[in-house]
Amino acid sequence: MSETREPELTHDVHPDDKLVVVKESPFNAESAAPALVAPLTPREAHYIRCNFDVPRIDPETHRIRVEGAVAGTLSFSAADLAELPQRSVTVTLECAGNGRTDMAPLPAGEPWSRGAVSTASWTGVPLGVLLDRAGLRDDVVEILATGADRGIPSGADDELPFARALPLDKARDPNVLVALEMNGLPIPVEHGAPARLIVPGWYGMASVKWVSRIAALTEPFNGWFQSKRYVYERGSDRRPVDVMRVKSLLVAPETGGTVPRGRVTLSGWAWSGAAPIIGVELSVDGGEWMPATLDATLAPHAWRRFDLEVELDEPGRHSVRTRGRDAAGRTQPDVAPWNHHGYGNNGIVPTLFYVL
Ligand SMILES: Nc1nc2c(c(=O)[nH]1)N[C@H]1C(S)=C(S)[C@@H](COP(=O)(O)O)O[C@H]1N2
Ligand SMILES: [Mo]
Repeated sequence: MSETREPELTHDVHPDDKLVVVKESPFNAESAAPALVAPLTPREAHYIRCNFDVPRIDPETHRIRVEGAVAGTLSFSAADLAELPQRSVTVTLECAGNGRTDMAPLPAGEPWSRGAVSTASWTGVPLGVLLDRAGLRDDVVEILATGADRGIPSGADDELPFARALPLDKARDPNVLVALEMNGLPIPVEHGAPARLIVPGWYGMASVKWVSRIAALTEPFNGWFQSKRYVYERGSDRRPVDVMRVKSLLVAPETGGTVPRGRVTLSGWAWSGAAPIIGVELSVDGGEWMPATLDATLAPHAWRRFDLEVELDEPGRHSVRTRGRDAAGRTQPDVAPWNHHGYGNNGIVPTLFYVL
């Protein structure tokens, strides 16, 4: 891989109303509340989660290798991938650490508030197409994706790349993509240009950015981001983080915002990695749960819009709680189980705003 070209980092010019910076280096930012009102998050407002600095990749010479327990090793440029059959999937991606700052006691890790979730349309080649071309051996159990970024994670001794494995059946899901485009345009560098994995329904860590190697494994992968991070760890209990838990987010009125008294429409999004959202309920100022109206589903792996009109005549601070429910019968708990790294917080949280 050549390392000649400087990445064109665009985060310097992200206006404040699109991204809220959580860490400058490596760059981590959540979507600003106003950017989450739209069904598709604009490319420049989609949250960004980087464990290491953005790698320097020349998109012309970058290769994506498919190797390991395969009949024949393959190597593709991004241009080669663009020649293969393309598919577009609209996906809500949430960082497993989203909502960590609502957990008590506060776990270690990036202090994400509630905006490490966004929705985009991704276009690329189904991963299964590449696996079929390479020809998987019968004893393959997982598919490992490795990014071109590397570094020494806090707590580790040695430099290592970002790498995550998927069970074979998930890797073969036709909606799992090696994506080249985001919202119809080339993927921005921070989001994994020229090619990244998109794993609908799973927390973001599975969607490996800047993918450079796809390897068929005959033994489960045990690397840093599979066994030391992105695991629900509590005492001696350790379970890998995978499917997104059912969750909801009020986006209007905005947290801390103001609205005139009278009729107020409470709106937001609900999503779940396991199954479609079939219900959202809201509770205003600790009152009884009321069912919201749901919009038509955007896409199977995208968030679903909810609205509820209420009468708010009392000036002052008001609090709204939202609770989603999916077709698998899952709903949000009052408090999500605490875990050492603060992942998967889908507990019911109040959103506060002011009536004038
Ligand atoms: N190569 C690489 N891929 C990665 C990461 C990373 O640090 N390096 N972070 C993961 C995590 S934790 C998340 S939540 C998503 C975020 O994708 P985004 O920055 O495009 O929103 O990328 C995932 N893919
Ligand atoms: Mo993440």
